[in-house]
Amino acid sequence: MIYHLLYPLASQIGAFNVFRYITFRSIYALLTALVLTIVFGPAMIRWLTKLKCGQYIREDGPQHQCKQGTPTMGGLLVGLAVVGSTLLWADLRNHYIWLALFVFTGFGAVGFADDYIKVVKKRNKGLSARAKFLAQLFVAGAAVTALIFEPVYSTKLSVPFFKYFVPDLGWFYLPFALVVLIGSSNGVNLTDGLDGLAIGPTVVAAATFAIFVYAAGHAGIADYLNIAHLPGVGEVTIICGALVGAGLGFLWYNAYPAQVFMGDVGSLSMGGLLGFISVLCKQELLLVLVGGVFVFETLSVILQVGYFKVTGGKRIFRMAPLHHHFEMKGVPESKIIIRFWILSILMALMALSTLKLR
Ligand code: 57M
Repeated sequence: MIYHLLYPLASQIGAFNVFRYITFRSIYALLTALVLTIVFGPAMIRWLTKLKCGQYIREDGPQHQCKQGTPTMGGLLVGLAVVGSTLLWADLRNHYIWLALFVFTGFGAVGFADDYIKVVKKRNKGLSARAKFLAQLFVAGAAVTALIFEPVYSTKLSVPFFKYFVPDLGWFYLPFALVVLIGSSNGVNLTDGLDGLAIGPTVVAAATFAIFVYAAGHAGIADYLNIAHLPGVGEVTIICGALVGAGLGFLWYNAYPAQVFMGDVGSLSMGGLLGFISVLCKQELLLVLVGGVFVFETLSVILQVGYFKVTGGKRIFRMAPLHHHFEMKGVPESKIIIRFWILSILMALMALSTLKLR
């Protein structure tokens, strides 16, 4: 809104010319989302507590009984802050903004349905894995198909470190992109098992993809870095800024010891959005590095379940996902969290360095 209201006045009030800059609007989208989540956090926690959205703690696994009753579905506040701040600061004529918001809210709706059944209706199972997957497939499929039909969008795959190896996947790009979006969404979901463990790397990934998507939308920078250029995609930097701000604001209350959990409404929406942004800026494979923590956590589950089935009951880890393994080894929760954050920052910097190593 602000962009459309104030930038047209730049001819009369020169200072308003600043609203044309994506960098300026992204910073203020971050600050707006940060303030919204910090200011409305307590009210959201009170509301969720009043609705008895307390987390059920499973008996098996690491001792989390002290967390019993912590309100969950705090991802609703993150969602409102991201959408509100984006609508305030983005150029709403840009269709990539609407595609990204569609993915964010679509995956969020799937997570909300799961949370609502589990937490409000007190049915422990929530949405069936099949229903959850099909709903995610629909949202991701609609968004990626819309993208592929864009004349300017390329189904070529950028491969880190290989400047001239850019295979065109053609229509195979659709299933590939679906794996990216759904894998990213569920990777964040699996990681969300300790206070602040998922939101920290999510903020790091959003900040990293803000740089990638800004560069992809800027013809001069894209040419200099020899990365794919997609005119107009730079506007999505504003959503990245909003996600960084909302994530930091949520962390204010989700930091150990957490006053609120994000719920599937938060983990699925933020993970799906990160996956879609990596597809938008043609850095799909780099998501493996930028979201390395999510990848490690997911791989630990795949290896654990696979090994369990093959060996008839043996385990590689004491408990999967990986964060529970360290918990079961006696590493304090806050130490696991901070170390995972450090690893996510390290991997994000390595991903950014590949822009020059090609
Ligand atoms: C998502 N949810 C947390 C909270 C959060 C296949 C198997 C690997 C599935 C996996 C699973 O259930 N994943 C679901 C992880 C849960 O957090 C809630 O879920 C939302 C995210 N979707 O927002 O509402 C618990 O995590 C803790 N938590 C915090 N702080 C936070 O900020 O402490 C969450 C957020 C919360 C709270 O205790 O209740 C979760 O862990 O379930 N299953 C598991 O992760 C289980 N692992 C397991 O069964 N491993 C097996 C096999 C299947 C691989 C094995 O290793 O042999 C663990 N989780 C639980 N108990 N709860 C271990 C057992």
